[in-house]
Amino acid sequence: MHLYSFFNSSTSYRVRIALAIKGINVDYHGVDLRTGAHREQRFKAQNPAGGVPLLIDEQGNALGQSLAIIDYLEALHPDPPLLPAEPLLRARVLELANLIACDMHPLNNLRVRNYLANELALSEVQQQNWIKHWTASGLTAAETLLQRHGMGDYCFGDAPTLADCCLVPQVANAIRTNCSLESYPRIVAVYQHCQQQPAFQRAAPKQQPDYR
Ligand SMILES: N[C@@H](CCC(=O)N[C@@H](CS)C(=O)NCC(=O)O)C(=O)O
Repeated sequence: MHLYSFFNSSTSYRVRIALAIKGINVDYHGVDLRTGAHREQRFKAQNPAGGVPLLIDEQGNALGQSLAIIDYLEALHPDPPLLPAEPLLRARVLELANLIACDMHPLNNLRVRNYLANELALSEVQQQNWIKHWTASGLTAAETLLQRHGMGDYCFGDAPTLADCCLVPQVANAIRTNCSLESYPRIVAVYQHCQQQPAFQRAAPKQQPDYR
């Protein structure tokens, strides 16, 4: 399998965590978002959404969307599972994953930040306020969900799930953009625990071949 990824992309990071937890090896291809490689026609021919990650499987099938990719990996390699079998717990994991993937991440995605800077001509301070506002809004909701329903060292128990695959990269984004984490003790505890785990360490931006 081939993974098209950018070291600092949080959606790629989700997939890298899932791959590492499941022990699946892939050929890694760096796609430099800073140079716009993801907008080139030959990349968009494989992923019309023009973003990373992109997975190409053994049969040559191209698949975009991090959650769809992780779901595919889960179906191909069910052990260890990233989604619990118990229906309500599974729904809790998906609730947090979707909060991050659908409500949080798109608002601070590169194309949105480029639009704010280039089309709307927002100042640096206004752009930073945008990032901080939507990061705080999302993390506050995530913290509340984890305070209510979380348990164990990870988001939902003593084994990592899809929720952790989504949470850790989003926290890394928050740190990278200088957003305060002091109001989110449960999120920080989960993040710090995950940072100690070999699978999460292997998936980290600094460990990727395109890191520089
Ligand atoms: N919903 C997609 C989002 C993919 C995406 O947009 N990834 C970002 C990097 S984290 C990207 O490629 N951004 C490029 C851009 O916005 O121009 C997923 O979960 O895979």
